[in-house]
Amino acid sequence: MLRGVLILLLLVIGGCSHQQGVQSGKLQVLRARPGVTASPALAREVKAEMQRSWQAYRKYAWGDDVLLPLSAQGFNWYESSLGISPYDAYSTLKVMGMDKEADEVRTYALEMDWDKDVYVQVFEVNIRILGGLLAMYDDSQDPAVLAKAVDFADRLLPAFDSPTGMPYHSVNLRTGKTAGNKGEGEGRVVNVAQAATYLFEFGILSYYSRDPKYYQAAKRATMAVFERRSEIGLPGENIDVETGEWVGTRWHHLQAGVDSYYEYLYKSLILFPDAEIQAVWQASISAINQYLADDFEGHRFYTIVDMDSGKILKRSVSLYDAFFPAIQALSGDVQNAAKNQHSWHWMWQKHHLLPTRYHYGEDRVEYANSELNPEIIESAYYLHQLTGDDTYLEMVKTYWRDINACCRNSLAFHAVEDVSSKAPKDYLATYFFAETLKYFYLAFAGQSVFDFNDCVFNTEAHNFRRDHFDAAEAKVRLGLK
Ligand code: DMJ
Repeated sequence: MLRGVLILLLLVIGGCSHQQGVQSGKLQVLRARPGVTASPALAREVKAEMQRSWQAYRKYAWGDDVLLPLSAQGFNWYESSLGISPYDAYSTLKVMGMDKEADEVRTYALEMDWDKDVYVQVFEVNIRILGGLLAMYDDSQDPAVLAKAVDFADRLLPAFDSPTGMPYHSVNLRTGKTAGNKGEGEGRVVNVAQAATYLFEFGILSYYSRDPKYYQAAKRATMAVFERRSEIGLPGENIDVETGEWVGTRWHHLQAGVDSYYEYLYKSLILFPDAEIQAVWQASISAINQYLADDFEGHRFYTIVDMDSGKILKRSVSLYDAFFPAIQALSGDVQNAAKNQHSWHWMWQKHHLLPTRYHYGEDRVEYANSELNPEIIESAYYLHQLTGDDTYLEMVKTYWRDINACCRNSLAFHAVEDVSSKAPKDYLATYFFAETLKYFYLAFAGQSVFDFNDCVFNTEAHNFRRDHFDAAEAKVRLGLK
């Protein structure tokens, strides 16, 4: 109790000295406009592509992490397969009414033995496997699925046993030993997203299992990042989970490596009313608007700045950052969301895809590859639902047409090595099933098929029903003050 009061007090005092607006009160969550335009024919087209791509995964890569769509074989992230794609596909199969395929995935998940001698990246498997299992439970309410989620999360928890509470990079699913990527090195240095993208899944798991330990571990990690913010209220990029020191640069941004830290501050609040996290969100969004927002030659991007001075260091963005208009719009800032989304659309039109990194200050591609990422589609979908403005639906149609033109092959879809040449790359990321096809489908399907207001998505687009979570009950089950 005393600790909670002290933290709140510190947040308020810290917020004032950093000249940030720390507000409390009700969280703003916009609701979708009724009667938003649908495109049922395109929704059917997306579903047909899901059916085709999913059959290719089943035929050529079943049980492996990903499908390599050019060489028609499976590929695994680690020596031992985790079979990730089915976890990412389940919620999309359900949304599209592909129940037979979804049931097959559920059986597969229930038969999985997680007692594997393999080091896994805590961040990556949390959003995909734990997120996928929890969405499966949210949908099915099958206690055996919840038991699998608990088993899996319990194997991740040893990673959080660091002096600061931030998780080590990787953990061995059998032994609980921690390390770096693939078991190499100490795994002490993680980026902000790897340190603190757990509130959402761990909160849901605490709610369903009635054990606060998951949410409390996630919250401790999140607070560890926030408490180490600079004088002007910005965290850095990479941090040592043992010393709590920032490592390498003193840069900050909301881009790849940070992105979902901010996303989960806000999204976890939609389900779980935690006053301390709300204060962190308010302080964070205020600092983002003050320092990261950059209006440059008619475009609005959120850029890379010095965490101590707020000075712009580089006018460069990664395609992952296109998640942000969705969060802005949902949290009520439609004006800035629109500016940002139109800027992403401007960038898309240059190559009919987004490159992984673009230097908008010098109008040039930095990293040319592109991997069928969902973020720009996700934000256009949110904006369409929340404003009813069909401009955003037209954007989604453009993305669908362009992705079909560049990246569809005889089996499924593939990434590209270069957005200019469109040279194909033999890889189909797991999130293509979880996110990319889901957001296309939802944008076209219309509200009679899926009501945006009913759900909240994790960062991997696994959808959860908002009315499954009661605020008063959450206080008890998550151990909130
Ligand atoms: C997804 O795996 C998640 O959305 C993650 O948070 C970052 N982006 C990738 C897809 O681009």
